[in-house]
Amino acid sequence: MAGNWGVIVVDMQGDFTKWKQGSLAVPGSNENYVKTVEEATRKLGGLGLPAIATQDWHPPDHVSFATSHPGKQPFEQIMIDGKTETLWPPHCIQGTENARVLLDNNLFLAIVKMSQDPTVENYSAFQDGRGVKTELDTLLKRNGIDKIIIYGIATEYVVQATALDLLAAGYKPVVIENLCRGVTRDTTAKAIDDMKGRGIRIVGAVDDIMEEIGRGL
Ligand code: VGL
Ligand code: ZN
Repeated sequence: MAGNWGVIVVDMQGDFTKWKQGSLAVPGSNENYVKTVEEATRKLGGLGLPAIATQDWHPPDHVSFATSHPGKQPFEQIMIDGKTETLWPPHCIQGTENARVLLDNNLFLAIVKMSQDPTVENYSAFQDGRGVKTELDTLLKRNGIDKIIIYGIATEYVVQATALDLLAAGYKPVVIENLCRGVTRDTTAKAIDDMKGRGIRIVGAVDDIMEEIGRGL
């Protein structure tokens, strides 16, 4: 039986945007970008595609924050659990204004929170760095979704990690490149190549897959 299309909108939160002068604002994240993402999500919803948002939702003392490591600066690398990790400025702290999802929340069936364990570095909305799953898999299965349009922030972190986990779990993720924004140009380009190399489909714009969606393919 052919499954259904669904949409995952990644971490469209104030702290990642220039629009809201976020602490980890990525290039190209002005108000116009956010509104473009909102309109695309509304349009896909109008075609009957259910959408799920993800929300980076850190406790204030999260291990990925530079402030949790005395003497360290944002964007320095350190070893956490045997892995080299980048330290970030504090961002998306639970219950702060800039942790809000900026799109109309009524567009979403659910908003899946991530990064809640203070001790675990995490970029996937599917599971955390220790393999503890969020409710994303259950929500997709409950709605019979197996083909997933995915876009948002940041291309080379949560978009990439989530798309790879979805692929590994048997879903078919399609990344919409012009609705994604990355932290840097080089790492974003590398992430796109890397995803392609692993068999994830990347399309330039939502319009590129409209026909397939319309025909239920
Ligand atoms: C993200 C860096 C730190 C993301 C989250 O949403 O891609 N990036 N936390
Ligand atoms: Zn984060």
